[in-house]
This record gives sequence, structure tokens and C-alpha cells, in this order.
Amino acid sequence: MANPLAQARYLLAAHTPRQLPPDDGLEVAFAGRSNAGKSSALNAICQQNALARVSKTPGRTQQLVFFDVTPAKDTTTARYLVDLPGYGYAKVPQDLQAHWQAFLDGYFGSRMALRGLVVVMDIRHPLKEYDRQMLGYAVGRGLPAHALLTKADKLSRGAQGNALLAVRKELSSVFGDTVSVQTFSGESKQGVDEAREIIGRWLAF
Ligand SMILES: Nc1nc2c(ncn2[C@@H]2O[C@H](COP(=O)(O)OP(=O)(O)OP(=O)(O)O)[C@@H](O)[C@H]2O)c(=O)[nH]1
Ligand SMILES: [Mg+2]
Repeated sequence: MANPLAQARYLLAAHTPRQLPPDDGLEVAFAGRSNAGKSSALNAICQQNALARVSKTPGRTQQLVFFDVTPAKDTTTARYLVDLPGYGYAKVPQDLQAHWQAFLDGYFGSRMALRGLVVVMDIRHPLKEYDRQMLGYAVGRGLPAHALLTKADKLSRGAQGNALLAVRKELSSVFGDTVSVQTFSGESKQGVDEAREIIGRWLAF
């Protein structure tokens, strides 16, 4: 079956709440620590090499970047993927961090269009404090969340399996069954079908 997410096109980058697109569609946000691999995951899921900007320098994505995945035949409901600024990057100046915190709090607290949250975590360093906070935000609002344990290509199959089991166990003890998890790699494309399936369901494709 064709991948509807492959149609993704850059729409806009929002630095302030006023710049957000109208809150009347369906959207899925990608969150994660700086350098975790969010932009790479978006690109792999959308089968595009240069949709979201990938960088070796952490803190690259400094806005809420919206990608339009509305099917051409659907003129009633806009659908978006949103690349959120990475968190936990100490070198971002404090006032900028405060700005993002407030912007993100507002976005998560009130965005009606938000249907699900993808939390991207390096499989070698999962479930850091901010990851738990993001998952808590989503679950607290009644939104489903899905964790991608990315950069799986850096580990053997056995080590991947162990990491997956450990994270799954921890997530289910804290959040019950509202948070799912899988292994993933933006590099090898491992797990892209599973991720597309979940995101596609949230976006009512
Ligand atoms: N080996 C490997 N490297 C990856 C993978 N995903 C991302 N990377 C690398 O990790 C670095 C960061 O990737 P990005 O996708 O830019 O990460 P990000 O989370 O969007 O980072 P910020 O926007 O700065 O928060 C880059 O050097 C990528 O090439 C992966 O699955 N495997
Ligand atoms: Mg990025």
C-alpha cells in the first residue's frame, strides 16, 4: 500500500503561538532529546531524505516545524506532522529555554488537533527525565504516545531486544497500555512500517 506520509511537504516553522496553523485539523508531534534522531525519524517515516533538517550539532531544530500530510483529495481536514524543538540541550541560553518551555506547555495544554505523541529516544539512553515528562504530558491529557527506540543500528539484535523489553516493562508499570514502544532506525529504516501504521491510524488515514 502507498505510504500517505510520503506526500509530506514543509508548511511552516512556528516560533510563537500566533504562528501556529489553525487548530482544526489532526496532528502528530515528534518530541525527544536534542540529537536523539527526531528529524531523521521523520524523514525515514516520510520516505524523504531532506524533509526535516538533520544535524550533527544538537539543538538544531529551534521551532515547531509543521509538515503537511493532508491527502490531496481531502479538502476538509488538514493533517500535520510536527517536529518539536529538542529538549535537554544545556547550551541553549536560559531565556530561550524558558520561552520554549512556555510555548510547549501552551501547545500541549491546549492544542485540540494533537492526536498523538511520538517520543524519540536513543535506544542506548532511553527514558531520561524529560522523556518521562513528555510522556506524562500526553498521557495526562488522554493522548496516546508511542516511543521510538532509535539508532537501533548501533546495537546487536540481542541488545535491542533487551532494551525494548526493559523500556516496555517500565512504560507499562508507569503508564499502563496508553504508551507503546518499538525499536527503530532512521539509518537502516528498521521499524518504519510499524511507526507509519500507528501514525496513520492517529491521523485517520
Ligand atoms: N546511526 C544512526 N544515527 C542516527 C540515527 N538517527 C539519527 N542519527 C544521527 O544522529 C544525529 C542527530 O539526528 P537528528 O535527526 O538531527 O536529531 P534531532 O533529534 O532532530 O536533533 P535536534 O533537532 O537537534 O533536537 C545526526 O548525526 C544523525 O545522522 C539512526 O537511526 N542511526
Ligand atoms: Mg531535529
